[in-house]
Amino acid sequence: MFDFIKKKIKDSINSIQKKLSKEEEKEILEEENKEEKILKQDKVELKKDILPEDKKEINEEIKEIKKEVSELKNEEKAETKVEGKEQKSSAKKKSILSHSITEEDVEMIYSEIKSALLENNVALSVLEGIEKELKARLIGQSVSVFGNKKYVENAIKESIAGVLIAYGKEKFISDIKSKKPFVILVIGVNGAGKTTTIAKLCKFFLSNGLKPVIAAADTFRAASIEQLEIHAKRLNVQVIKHTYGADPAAVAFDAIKHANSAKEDVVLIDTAGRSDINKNLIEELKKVKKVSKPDLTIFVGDALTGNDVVKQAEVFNKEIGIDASILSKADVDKKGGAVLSISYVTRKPIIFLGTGQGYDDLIPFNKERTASFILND
Ligand SMILES: Nc1nc2c(ncn2[C@@H]2O[C@H](COP(=O)(O)OP(=O)(O)OP(=O)(O)O)[C@@H](O)[C@H]2O)c(=O)[nH]1
Ligand SMILES: [Mg+2]
Repeated sequence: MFDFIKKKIKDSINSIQKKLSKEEEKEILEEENKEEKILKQDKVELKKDILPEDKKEINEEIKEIKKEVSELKNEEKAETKVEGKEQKSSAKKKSILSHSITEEDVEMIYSEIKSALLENNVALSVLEGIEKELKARLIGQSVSVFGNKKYVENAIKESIAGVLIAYGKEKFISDIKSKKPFVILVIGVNGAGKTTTIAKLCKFFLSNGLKPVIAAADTFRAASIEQLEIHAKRLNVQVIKHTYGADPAAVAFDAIKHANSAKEDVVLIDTAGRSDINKNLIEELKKVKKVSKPDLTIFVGDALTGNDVVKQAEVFNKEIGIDASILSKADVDKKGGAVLSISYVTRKPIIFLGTGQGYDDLIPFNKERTASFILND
């Protein structure tokens, strides 16, 4: 994941580094010119007022001062080159070798990474969020000539993490354990990966000592029940089913009843999708939700579909209400735009990313790790 975005961001950071360094060099040059001017002026004044016998001594003193200034600058350059030292912000550091980042600088930084993010399907509102985060982190910060690459890189990393919301694996497990049976409704368009994700979740629950049961509430698509039963048999999990064409809400209701009497820990309700989000699907899902009263409604979306999946999530959230998302097919998604956008747009966390077709291919979503992964080699 993020194959394209990683290279683009790296190029952008190099370009930002060059631009900021140029800016800083310009400032240093200006500062040096100013100093030269003052010294020259002093010399002229001296020539005018000072007795010839004192001149030599004063000239020596000026030479000495110049030497000291130059030594101080060299010392500072050497210091800032050593990684980590830039954090020791002494008064010396705040001198001419550091540049105070302006709003214009941040706009330049943002415009460099904006195209990288846009090309990789990151939603516009998320870009605005990242810009805001960058401004809050960078404006007014003093950055040394030699340390600015790492500093800017970190600010971009934190700004990306700042627009992501993660559910957290530990919270997810403790939420599930807080109620018995914990009912999870899984929704999404057809082919998004709902059924496969339910099978993966069953494996996850079993390995965390929780017993799941599945409600085969997709009574719409041909072979959906058999597909679910194949997974369930492999995982040794029970499926509660009716016939094709039966009321999905009734299947969900029966599964919860079963889980109650069999003391199962989690009920996972598999639902049907449609090629587009039509009125029938929405009505069907609304009814399932009303009857099953889920503790958690999870939207499963195909990460590969970029902006489309983000729009679907918005519609499902508005019509049915979602509590969190799982994005499947992150293993084949080279862009990562949906992963970066969905939680900011829906304001709901991502729990897992699906990273393959195996039962273990489900990784808990972590915002810091995701942002670091984009910025690091
Ligand atoms: N590479 C990869 N493929 C996945 C992943 N998750 C699901 N798939 C594949 O995507 C296809 C569709 O998955 P399903 O689980 O049947 O999707 P669904 O949402 O239940 O589809 P409908 O029941 O038709 O609505 C299958 O071939 C899965 O193996 C994933 O994380 N990575
Ligand atoms: Mg399915």
